[in-house]
Amino acid sequence: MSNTIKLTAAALILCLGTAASAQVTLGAMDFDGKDSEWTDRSGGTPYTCMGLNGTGSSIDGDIWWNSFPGETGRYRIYLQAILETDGNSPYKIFVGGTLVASSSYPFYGGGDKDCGATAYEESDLDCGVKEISQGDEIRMWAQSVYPCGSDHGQYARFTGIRFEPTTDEVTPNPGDEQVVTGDEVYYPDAIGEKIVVEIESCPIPHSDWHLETEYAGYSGDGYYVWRGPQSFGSPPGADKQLTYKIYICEAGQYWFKYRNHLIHDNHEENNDYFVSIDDYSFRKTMSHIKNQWSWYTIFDPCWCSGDFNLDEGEHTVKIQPRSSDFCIDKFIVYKAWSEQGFDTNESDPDHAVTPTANTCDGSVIAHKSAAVRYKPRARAAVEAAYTIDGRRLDKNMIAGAAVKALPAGVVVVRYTDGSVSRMVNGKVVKR
Ligand SMILES: [Ca+2]
Ligand SMILES: [Ca+2]
Repeated sequence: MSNTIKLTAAALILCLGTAASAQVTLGAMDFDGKDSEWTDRSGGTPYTCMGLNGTGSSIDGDIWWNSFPGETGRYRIYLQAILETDGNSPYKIFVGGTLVASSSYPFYGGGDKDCGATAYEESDLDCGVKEISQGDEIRMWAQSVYPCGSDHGQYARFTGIRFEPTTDEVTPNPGDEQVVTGDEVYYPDAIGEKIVVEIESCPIPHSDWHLETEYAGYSGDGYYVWRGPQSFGSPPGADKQLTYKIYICEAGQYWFKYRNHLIHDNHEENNDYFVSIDDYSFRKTMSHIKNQWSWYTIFDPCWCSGDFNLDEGEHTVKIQPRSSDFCIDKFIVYKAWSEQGFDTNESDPDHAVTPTANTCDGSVIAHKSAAVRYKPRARAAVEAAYTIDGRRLDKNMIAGAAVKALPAGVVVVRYTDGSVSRMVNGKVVKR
């Protein structure tokens, strides 16, 4: 009997997880293996550190320690990063092959980019709490960046990774958290190279995201604004994430822009969110055009339109808060250098929202259910609704701003202000 009790108690302790008893530091110079991109970058700094080679253009690689030497238990992981003024390298940490942290180095002193200064500061980047087993492989990936031109950049220097015993709650791994996603998958338009999605097609995942309509000129039902706290250091979590499913028909490099409205007097404030596609690191994604709707969108640190290499298939677009009060109406993902792309501060091409329930050859997949749901626009009354074969629908099927059931297939809704919504299986494809 007493044996049973002992066993039960031991099992209970194992289940609850225990803090390990001793801190462990894996020194950057004590790695077991690395890609050739990593090198001793202590020179010119007050630190003994590894970093990526200076090549004048962005490179990335892995560096790893084969076997975690500490006892099995719960630790908070700190990347001992060297911050600089001229770049904010993306990094990822893996424990036993599982991605446990993904973010970017902040700038030196918690400020913004300063291309004219040279300064170094060691800073502990909190990579969250994990259960780590003795013998687990610890791996780091990072990327060098050159936002100030090819002659100087940031090389993800670090002095080590520190593991401090803790009893804090384990942090969810990136991608493990509860995510609210729009249930539709958006396909490219008929030409196959761009996908346009209304921001408000993702259900609001957190009470600090708001659907608003104050600034005229938006499309769809309005735009989203983050009214919560600013989160400059890193994305604040998947529970605050706007998430969209898109389908790429032609593999290649894709760019991202969101149609945005920046209302702060200073064009460098309240002007950005974090954006990622799939497993790409979240990057600060900003506008500099004030007091009007524009597609002006710049990714930091590349100062580009986002360089996402996407295979054919389904992909996930993710937006998380960074600054507050920045309005976003819809986004476009389009083939880099495609003719229908645009790379200037153009005013506002009418990029109609692309279809869902489509295929790469443009044919429409009929929904299995006989009815689909549609929420009529709130700001104009419905005048009439038709199916594509001209059959007029009972206006009561659609009048009022509540969600209504409509027949599957193509439906056209005409409003009293003269505007028209065309829908495929309940999703607006053009207004
Ligand atoms: Ca530098
Ligand atoms: Ca919108």
